[in-house]
Amino acid sequence: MEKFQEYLIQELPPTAYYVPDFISSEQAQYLMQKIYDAPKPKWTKLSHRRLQNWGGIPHPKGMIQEALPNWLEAPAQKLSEHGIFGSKIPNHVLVNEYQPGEGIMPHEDGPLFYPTIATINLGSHIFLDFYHHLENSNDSKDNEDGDATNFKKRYLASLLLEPRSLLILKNDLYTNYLHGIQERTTDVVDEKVVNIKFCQSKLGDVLTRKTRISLTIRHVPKVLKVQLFKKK
Ligand SMILES: O=C(O)CCC(=O)C(=O)O
Repeated sequence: MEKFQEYLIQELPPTAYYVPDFISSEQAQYLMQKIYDAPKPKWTKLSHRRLQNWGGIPHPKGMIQEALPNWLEAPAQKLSEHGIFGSKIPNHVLVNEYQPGEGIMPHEDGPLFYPTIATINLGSHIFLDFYHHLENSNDSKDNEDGDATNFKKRYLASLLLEPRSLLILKNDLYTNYLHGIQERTTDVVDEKVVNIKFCQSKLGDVLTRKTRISLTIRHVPKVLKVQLFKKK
């Protein structure tokens, strides 16, 4: 992790690192090509994004593990060499694709994962927004499912994720805060964007979203012994 110390985001609760230009344009293109080469049934269409699950489906009883394909194992390996997952090796990758206007509700990633997320960003920029958890149980009854006004009150700050960057989230920020992506087609870079010094964009820029892909790389500790598919 030492390598990333200069990219620590001091303005957020511990711990977030934002690493610009983590991969080259060629590597980004290669990953995009592999993602779009995947057979159609590999995509799961949700109402506001679509996704590919690699490595298995995380489950409280344990994930039935599938070997990651080589094109995903290489970046996963690179990340674990940096010590991002402690001594753990990432075994799960979620690919999310967002069209302009799409996003993901504020949420936490929960206990099925080792509490560190590494995200490689491809295609378009996006804003990842952070929110406080609900402070009291009265609120939680009616609003944990996403009342917009309530989230406005709980909003903390945003990170601008530019293409080819790496984001690492862990510790308090993973466990005690929510993250989400608002459904917009443009984003205005304002003072709530706390990683701007690492970005190409400047304060006041208005950015138009294009198709964005994220590779969310994680470690699922609980896996079942059976292995469904051998690596090709
Ligand atoms: O696309 C992203 O960067 C966020 C994805 C995310 O929050 C998730 O998969 O849980």
